[in-house]
Amino acid sequence: MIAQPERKIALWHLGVAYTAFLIGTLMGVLQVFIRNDALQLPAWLDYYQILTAHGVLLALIYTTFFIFAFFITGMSKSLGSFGPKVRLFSWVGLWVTLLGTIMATVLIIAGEASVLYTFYAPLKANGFYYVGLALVIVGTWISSFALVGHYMVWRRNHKGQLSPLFAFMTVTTIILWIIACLGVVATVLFQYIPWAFGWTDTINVELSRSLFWYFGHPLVYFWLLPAYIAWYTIVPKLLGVKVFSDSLARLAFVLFILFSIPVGFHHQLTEPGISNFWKFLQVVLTFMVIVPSLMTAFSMFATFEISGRQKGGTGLFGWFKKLPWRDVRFTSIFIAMAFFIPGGAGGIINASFQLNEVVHNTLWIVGHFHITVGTPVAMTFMGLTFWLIPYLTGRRFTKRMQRLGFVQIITWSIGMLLMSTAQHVLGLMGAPRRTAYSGYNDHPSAMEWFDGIISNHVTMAIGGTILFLSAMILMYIVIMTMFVSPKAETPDQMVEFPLAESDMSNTPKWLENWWIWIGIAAALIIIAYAIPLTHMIQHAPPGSKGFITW
Ligand code: HEM
Ligand SMILES: [Cu+2]
Repeated sequence: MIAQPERKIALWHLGVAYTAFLIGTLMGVLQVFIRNDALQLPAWLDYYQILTAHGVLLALIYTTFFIFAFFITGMSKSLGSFGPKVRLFSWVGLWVTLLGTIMATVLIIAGEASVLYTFYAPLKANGFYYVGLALVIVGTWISSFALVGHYMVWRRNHKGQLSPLFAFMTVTTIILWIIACLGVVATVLFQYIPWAFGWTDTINVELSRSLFWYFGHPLVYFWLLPAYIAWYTIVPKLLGVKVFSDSLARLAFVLFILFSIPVGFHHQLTEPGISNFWKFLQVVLTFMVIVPSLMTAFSMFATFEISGRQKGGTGLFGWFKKLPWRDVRFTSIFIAMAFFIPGGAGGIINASFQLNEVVHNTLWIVGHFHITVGTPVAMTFMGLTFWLIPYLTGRRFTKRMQRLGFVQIITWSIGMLLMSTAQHVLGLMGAPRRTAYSGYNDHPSAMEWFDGIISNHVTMAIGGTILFLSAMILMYIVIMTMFVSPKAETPDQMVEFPLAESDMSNTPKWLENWWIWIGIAAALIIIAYAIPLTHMIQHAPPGSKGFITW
């Protein structure tokens, strides 16, 4: 059991994460019904207000707070208790991030910031909204430095040793996050804030979007890597085996630092002002990420097979039946992984220079990120929640909760399957994303979209409703395990932190020489971005004044 102060810090993070989840999913179900013309908002509430809240609270806030809860617990578990400074900075990080979150949320609710979670210029929000976002980032940096400080103390006390796999992966994720944030910090501080407060009249839109996506793509890896940490370090323990290969796991992680940053242009393939050469280069770099992704898939299946065979599974697929399906901590993550197979394949389609033309800004994209961040990442976090909260509170995870956990993950899967398939299909037919209901004056082509069995209004409504019910079941489990469930008294009632053993005897030491990876990452970033960004600045267009469309 980790020390009480760290438990408290982690629980606070989880409390904020699930508050954001509650509001965010409520917005989600409203969106489904508004898009279907089954619900009309009162005059003081606008579709874009809700959509902004949904994107920000789920994709940015739920994920970030959950990730830090997981990191803080795991770092304390694998490297030992935090010192007083690390604790202090973890608290400061939490409060700064929370302050930024509250500022941003209040402004969204006040109708001052309906700019969606990508806050594209020239849409202009209240200046304090951007200040709020900046505080969120600064807060995460403070928390990150606290964890890195803890890691550095450990390294100093264990000269010449490789750090435990969990710590290594946490530090990798933090390095990725800090490098990624440089882009969004630059655009928020030097472009949006002066413009939103009226100190400058215009904004260089293309530059702001490019700096945003310099951050926006690695952002998705900031969500995904913590899920991968669970896949690599928790899942083997649930299966009763060791990590399949320690060095493979570490190599895959550092490759993510290299290939997830210099690729943001794949979100801007339809935009003018960037020449095809740079778009193409970044598309090629994007595809490199398939390498560590397949390494991860390979490790996972190897882990499953080894465990299944140890338990007596025979034949080509006999091991499959021997997996611990009755353990909701495992089954949740297995389903999360299964969703990532079509999710990842869809990502390859999105990033392809030509195919992107077909899917860009359609509902396909919405379908895509609900089966990447919305399920593989979110459901892995759900699977972690089932043991993380009871572990931190010292309460039991009762049989009843375990059963409810199954209901929750199965309903989430069904709801997501319905909703995201409908969105993929509608998108291919041409339905745009980010719109409230629009029948295009009942134009026959638009009406046809909704004729299919999968793509009709009813399927979407059922999918969205099931998802929301599932989210509420999760909230119930969260509240019970946080405040109500009986305290664990005997050892077999105690919930453990299931951290797998990893054999480091063959792992090369240079894998933990961070300067190599930071150096290569910097070189790739310069190659991919220096010239096109310089062009955008040197040949800047007149710039745009701000627009408030709501
Ligand atoms: C109750 C569950 C959920 C429902 C019913 C739901 C529904 C929706 C719908 C209908 C949209 C599309 C709106 C549009 O383009 O007009 C949307 C967008 C989005 N959703 Fe969800 N969603 C759910 C859960 C999640 C989760 C768990 C995440 C991430 C962790 C997420 C992230 C997003 C993001 C980032 C957008 C895009 C926002 C934008 O375009 O600015 N959603 N959601
Ligand atoms: Cu991307």
